[in-house]
Amino acid sequence: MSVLAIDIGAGSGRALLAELNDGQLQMKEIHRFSNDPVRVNERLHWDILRLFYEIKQAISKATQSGAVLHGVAVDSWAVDFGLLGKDGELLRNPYHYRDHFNEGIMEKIHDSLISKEELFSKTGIQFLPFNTIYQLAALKEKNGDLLHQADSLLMIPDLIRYFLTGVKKSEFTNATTTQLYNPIKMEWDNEILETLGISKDLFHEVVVPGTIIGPLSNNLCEELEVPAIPVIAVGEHDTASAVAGVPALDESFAYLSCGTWSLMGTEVRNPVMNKSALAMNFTNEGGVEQRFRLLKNIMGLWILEECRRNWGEDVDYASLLEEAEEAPPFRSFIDPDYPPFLNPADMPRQVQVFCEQTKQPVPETRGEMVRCIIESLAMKYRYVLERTERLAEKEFYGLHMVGGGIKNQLLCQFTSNALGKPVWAGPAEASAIGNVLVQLITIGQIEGLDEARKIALKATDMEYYFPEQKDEWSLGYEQFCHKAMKSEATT
Ligand code: LRH
Repeated sequence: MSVLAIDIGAGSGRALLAELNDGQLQMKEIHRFSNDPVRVNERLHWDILRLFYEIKQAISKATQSGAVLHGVAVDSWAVDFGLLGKDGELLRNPYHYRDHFNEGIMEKIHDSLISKEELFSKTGIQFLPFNTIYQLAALKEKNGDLLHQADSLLMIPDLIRYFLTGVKKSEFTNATTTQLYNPIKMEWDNEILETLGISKDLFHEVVVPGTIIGPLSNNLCEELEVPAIPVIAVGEHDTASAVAGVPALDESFAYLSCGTWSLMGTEVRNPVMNKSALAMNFTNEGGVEQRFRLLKNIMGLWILEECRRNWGEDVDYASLLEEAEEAPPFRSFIDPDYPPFLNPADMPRQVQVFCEQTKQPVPETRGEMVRCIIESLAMKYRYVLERTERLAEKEFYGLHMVGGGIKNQLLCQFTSNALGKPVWAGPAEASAIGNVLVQLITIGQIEGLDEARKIALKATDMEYYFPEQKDEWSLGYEQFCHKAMKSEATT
């Protein structure tokens, strides 16, 4: 019984064909495609139809390979959405959350409509300026007509699932990231929607990961010459799938999903919505089996990826990391979560500006810059892990790192050094694997999430890192806190 998992990430998407044989997970990547957001004049859009084309390719390829598919599911990043008109057609290409459309709206909403305390008490979600709630508020302010015409709001994987089946449903893990969903009542929060003046009729029934939504539409079956494959809602927020794919045996563990973003936290049975969580800007995003992901977003490898883009794509990662290793340690630190790092025009310059403003030596060479970024990320991981432990009232023995970022061995080693704890790195394709596992649970091949994680462990070539130079890194951490985390804007 095979399933097809499609995971759409910041730079690319991939389709894994998987099955379970005698308790062993067998997986094969059958399709990979680029994901290129398109700027038209000022606005940055999802190229959603192109992605749908690639998803159709993946389904065709899987079927042509002879696999009998018992499920297909899509996951992707959170917060972004499409709007459909009354005729069921997409009203326009969805915006990408890194677009500057939402700038300033978060502050406005909290100054005039709803306090941060109230919103957090209803949703348990961290304040990120691009959350769906602020994207919608910006749309209402700048293009109210569009919102007026809209009949449905679907998060990106909901939208793709709708293209596949014709059925409109919202999936739980992604719904929580909108900051419009109440995890206590387990429903859309109509009071928030009323306060914002957004129609509750836009929103659909929320289904939990592991729900079979329906077969591929007849049109699609005919077009692709494939059978009526069941389409499954998994943890469609990619981070929810990544956390489902963490090969942990302990009931409670710390994880870092490491890619363009770094998402660090732990799994909890109930959302932690107290004052400390609010003050530290932690979030409680929905997880698989209705667990919650108590975590914090850290800007992640985006800063490095953007520097590399600025230096020219021909600059390969391996040489950048070698240059970083040769650069002097602990010279200057940034807070990766300083808001201007979200999408500056010139990332290397932005890093320099941070160092200038905080009166630190300014990184000039590429090696110095990369060293500064990677050390600062590792230090921020320690900062956030300490806070996760406080909130979860638990000390973690080590850290599970998953996602494409684990290919950066220098980052993994620096993380272990900064934490003074072991790091278990793997798998790199955690989101796709989490997607596969939830499908296999849904079709009755695996009992539940705990068993799924044991299966993930067997399928992972884990790499182990142990802390080195503990004293130097502890002193370095003090410097980091003193120099980079002092700014008012840092969280
Ligand atoms: C990671 C991620 C993260 C969100 C961000 C928008 O891909 O889904 O969990 O906060 O993208």
